[in-house]
Amino acid sequence: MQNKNTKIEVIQKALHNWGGFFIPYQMALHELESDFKIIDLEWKTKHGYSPIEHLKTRMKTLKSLVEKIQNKEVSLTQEAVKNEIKDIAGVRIVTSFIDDVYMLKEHIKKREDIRLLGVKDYIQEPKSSGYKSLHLIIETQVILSNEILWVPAEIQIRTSAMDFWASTEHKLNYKYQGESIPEDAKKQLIELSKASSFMDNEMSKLRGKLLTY
Ligand code: 0O2
Repeated sequence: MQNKNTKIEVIQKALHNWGGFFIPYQMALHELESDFKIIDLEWKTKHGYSPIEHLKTRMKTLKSLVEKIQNKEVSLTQEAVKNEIKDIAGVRIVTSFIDDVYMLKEHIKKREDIRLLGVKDYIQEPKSSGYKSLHLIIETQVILSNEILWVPAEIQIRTSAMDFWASTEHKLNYKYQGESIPEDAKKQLIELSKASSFMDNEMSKLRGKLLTY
């Protein structure tokens, strides 16, 4: 335990001296937020409807980054962290309908200022916890005065129902950090995740009946 804590302190100290390392990630978040706000406005103007219900950006907390470096045994160099940890910058996009999740994925694939590096589809294959979301690992272009950077980021796209489940489950689990929550609570969360899928599927059917976009 002491050894683990010492390692965590070493990682924390190293990261404290890496101030400039995190700036491109913040730039990438500005870029992505602006990109998605622009297409949101375009879609609303052209079609009266946008697949984006809302959007949030976040920088990974130092605590979460330290834990990931420790768990994945990443070397304490900026190059290794950049290559192996792709979610330092994160965007979450929430949609009303499941189809919109995949429509946004197709849009992202087509953009010339974003490179899609990987896809984790936890909607098709939910996590054992019941978690559902589409995760895209991307690089986005950041144009500086004298150079162009490609900065990694993770985009999580999910419906409002999936988002409600994930944020509530996160709050319920918070108290149990590092320990497992009771089995009956786990089972109930899985059932609630299935209930959120039911709602998403029914909403999609209604959309098919009532709306034409
Ligand atoms: P943070 O810093 O709090 O956002 P990898 O990146 O592939 O090496 P990782 O990070 O385990 O490994 O990837 P994964 O599982 O694909 O994505 C992790 C993120 O997905 C989490 O961020 C959550 O945002 C979300 N997530 C994954 N599983 C669950 C779950 O069971 N419940 C909830 N509520 N969210 C989940 P972190 O790790 O919390 O980092």
